[in-house]
Amino acid sequence: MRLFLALMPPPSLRGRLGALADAAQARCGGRRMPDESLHLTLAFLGEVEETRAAALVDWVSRLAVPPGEWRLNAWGRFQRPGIVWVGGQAPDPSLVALHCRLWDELESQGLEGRPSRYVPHVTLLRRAERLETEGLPTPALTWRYNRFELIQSITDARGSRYVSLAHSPER
Ligand code: 2AM
Repeated sequence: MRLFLALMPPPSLRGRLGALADAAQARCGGRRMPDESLHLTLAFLGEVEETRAAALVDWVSRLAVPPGEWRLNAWGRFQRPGIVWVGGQAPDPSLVALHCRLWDELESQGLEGRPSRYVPHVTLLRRAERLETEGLPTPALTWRYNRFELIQSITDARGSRYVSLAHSPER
């Protein structure tokens, strides 16, 4: 099972992120992420066996995390695979701390794959050849969160979709 930990946006924010994705695609091309797939990855776990996944469901369901507010105020692009994203001008310290805490616990459970660098971002486009911000609105969104989710990424003939397996207790 291909798994990751993520913040999923509340419905009102999802719509506003989708509007930014539309605006970005009109300027930059590429493949727009569907609204229901928009998220912030906290930790990408990759392929995980089913017994370990069951343990992760249990762990996530009991791990309350501090609530927070993330300000999204910048466009960004990763060279490969042409990701255009929205996020902060600098990595948000609370999200970086949450990412580190989650990876500390994941590693103590024997999982591997902690990245050397974490840049919190919401992918809006994939395979965009460039980021053209002229004419694009400057992002000005606030994401209030009080829980994270364990998400399974399923790829089949219909493409990729995300299914939530568990969420942390709300605070
Ligand atoms: P992305 O948004 O930058 O593409 C599910 O694949 C999620 O995990 C995506 O949001 C993806 O980030 C993220 N992710 C992080 N590292 C990854 C990796 N090595 N391979 C695939 N997805 C990764």
